[in-house]
Formats: sequence, C-alpha cells, structure tokens
Amino acid sequence: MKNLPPGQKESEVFPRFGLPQYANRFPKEVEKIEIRIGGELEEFIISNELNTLKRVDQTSDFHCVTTWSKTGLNWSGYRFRDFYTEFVLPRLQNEMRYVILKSQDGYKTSLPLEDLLHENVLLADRLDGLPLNIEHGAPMRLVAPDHYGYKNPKYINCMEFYADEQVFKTGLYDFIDHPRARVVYEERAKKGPGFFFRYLYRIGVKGTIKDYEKALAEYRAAKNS
Ligand SMILES: Nc1nc2c(c(=O)[nH]1)N[C@H]1C(S)=C(S)[C@@H](COP(=O)(O)O)O[C@H]1N2
Ligand SMILES: [Mo]
Repeated sequence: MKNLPPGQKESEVFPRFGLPQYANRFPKEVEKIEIRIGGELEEFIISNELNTLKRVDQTSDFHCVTTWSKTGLNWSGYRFRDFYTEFVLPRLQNEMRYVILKSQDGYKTSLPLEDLLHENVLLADRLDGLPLNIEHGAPMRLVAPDHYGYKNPKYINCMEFYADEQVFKTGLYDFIDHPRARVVYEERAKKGPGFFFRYLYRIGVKGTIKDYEKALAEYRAAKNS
C-alpha cells in the first residue's frame, strides 16, 4: 500500500471525472492555448508566450475529493510561479492575494495566490509524454497536487487576480468549495469535518465515471459522424 493522504484510496485508472453537470460539456478550442488574464489589472491574453518559460516535468499524485487517488502521473508544462513572475507581476499596481480560475466548459474555482505559487503547481499541457487529451483538460489545465481535484481546472481559459477574496458563483455545489481544499488537512468541504464527506462523496464515484465515459463516447461519435 502506498502512503496516501487521509481517506484516499488508490485507483488503477485515471478516469475522466467531475461534477455530474459537467459530464456533457467539452472545450471548444483544444488546439490553441489562450488564457485571459484579468481581475484588478489591465486585461491581457497569454498564449504562445508561455513557450518562453522553462518547461518542467513532474510526477505527482492526483486526489479527487470523492476519495479516489491516481498516483504517479507524469505531467509536463510550466510552473504557475514562473508564469506569474514573468507575465503577471510586472503589470500589478498592488499586491494580489486571491485568484479565480475559469474554464472553457464554464467551470470556476478559486485559490489563494500563495497556494498557487507552490513549486509543484503547474500549467500542464502534456500527460505521460503526450499532448493533454480531452479527458484530462486539453489544451491546458492546472495541476495543484496538494489540493483536491476540484482545484485543478481542466481547459483553463481565464485567471483573475484580486487583492481580496471575492464572492462569486463557483462551478461547484456551494457546500463543496472549500477556499483551499488542501489534501493533507482533508479540507473536503466548506464546513464540517472532512472525514464525514468521505462516505458521502464515495457513493457517487462509480456512477459519475460511467456518466462521464458515456458522454465522451457520444461526443466522439458526434464528432466523427
Ligand atoms: N473544467 C473543469 N475542470 C475540472 C472539472 C470539471 O468538471 N471541469 N472537475 C474537477 C474535478 S472534481 C476533478 S476530480 C478533476 C478530474 O480530472 P480528470 O477528469 O482529469 O480526472 O477535474 C477537476 N477540474
Ligand atoms: Mo473531484
């Protein structure tokens, strides 16, 4: 048995996963990376400039809040910290502390900037030596291994930087979205003891995987027809 964080179980597969309402949503643009940077700064778009950052490869584990973990994923991409230092920091007037992350499928979540600046947080465009596929977030996703999967948005297309925490409607059920969602502290939900939610969330895992597989098969069939 590998040493997994509290309440997690090892999964053989790395499933396409998420909240039920996102199963049938897919990114419109999977080839070209285009991320809108906004919030309390003058808006700009980041695209091919990312190539100028140092490419990093990283093997890390992925922990979904519903208790499955996939260990040893080989990501490749750019450090969020490098992206921030190079492109965002020079344009700021005051200090930012809070970031809202948005995706092509309408998914939204947030993290404190401090957490995003950890060395192991990546903007990843490759997995296991191949360009990221639709299942796992093409063309680019955030990889934050110390945070539950729901803080790892796929198909990322917008980041907003703010000095203070913002109130906004997340892509999640409101009770789920913990402001930090750190795996070691079992911050599974906004309120209440994390371990309680192990049992609640676990119930839905198999059905969700099936629904996500079905939606992907239908999407592929429609594309090829
Ligand atoms: N855009 C987007 N990102 C998302 C989700 C989603 O539905 N849409 N689901 C989150 C959840 S809950 C998990 S566990 C992981 C799953 O990533 P995977 O499909 O690559 O396994 O993506 C996260 N990021
Ligand atoms: Mo998740």
